[in-house]
Amino acid sequence: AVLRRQRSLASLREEAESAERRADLRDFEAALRARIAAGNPLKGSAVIAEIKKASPSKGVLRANFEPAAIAQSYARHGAACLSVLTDAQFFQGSVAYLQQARAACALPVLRKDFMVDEYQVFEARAMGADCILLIAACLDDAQMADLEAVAQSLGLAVLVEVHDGAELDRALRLKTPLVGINNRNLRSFEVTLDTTLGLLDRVPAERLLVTESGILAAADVQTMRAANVHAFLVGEAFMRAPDPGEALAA
Ligand code: IGP
Repeated sequence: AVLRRQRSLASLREEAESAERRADLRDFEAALRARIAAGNPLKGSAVIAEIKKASPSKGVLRANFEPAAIAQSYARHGAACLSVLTDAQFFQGSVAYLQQARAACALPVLRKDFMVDEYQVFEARAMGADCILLIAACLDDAQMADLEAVAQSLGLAVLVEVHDGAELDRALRLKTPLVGINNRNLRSFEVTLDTTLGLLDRVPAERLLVTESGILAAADVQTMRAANVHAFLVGEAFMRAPDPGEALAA
């Protein structure tokens, strides 16, 4: 992805570190944990509800794309957190969508993008994000550790995403408790929940495992819950529903 530097690093950094921004943080991890702790056997799942207009494998997912209305619907129907795509190139996302969604509700927000440079981490906090994504497949160990350190210095939560055992081992060297297992292979786009089921025993109990992608039906949620997985990142299934929040509650 092309990194567009619209502002100087110094000015972004100043805004990201400002007292105003600091006071505006929403605790992403706490929101997930609260939802799981409050859970009864059926509804005690923490859902990170995603707002994405399009994807590289499926094209445009939703014609009537209104981030603020979608965010409100998600919040009303019990989402723990939001994820908003800001990548323009592959997902037709934008910074404006994240800001509109966050302003429309009280939920913590993940900036979903391909983070490769600390510039983007300062940018994430300056735009209001509460959490960033680090994709192990896109980063080496030093980059992951550096980006995590910058994020945590700003109060941002970090969700580290893995797809196989080698990436998981690398992710577990980070400090963040939030570990996402992506059921979608980013190269072939193939999706199977076996990715999560095959790796979950290797995730220590004190980490918070988030299963990502390909959760399409209630049966998928049941499968994960039976395996003791209680946090979900869901996009497409909600984006295709007439009312995304109602799909979440279903
Ligand atoms: C959501 P789905 O299959 O419910 O739409 O998946 C989310 O996991 C997916 O959008 C995603 C993603 C990513 C997108 C996971 N990791 C990395 C872009 C970059």
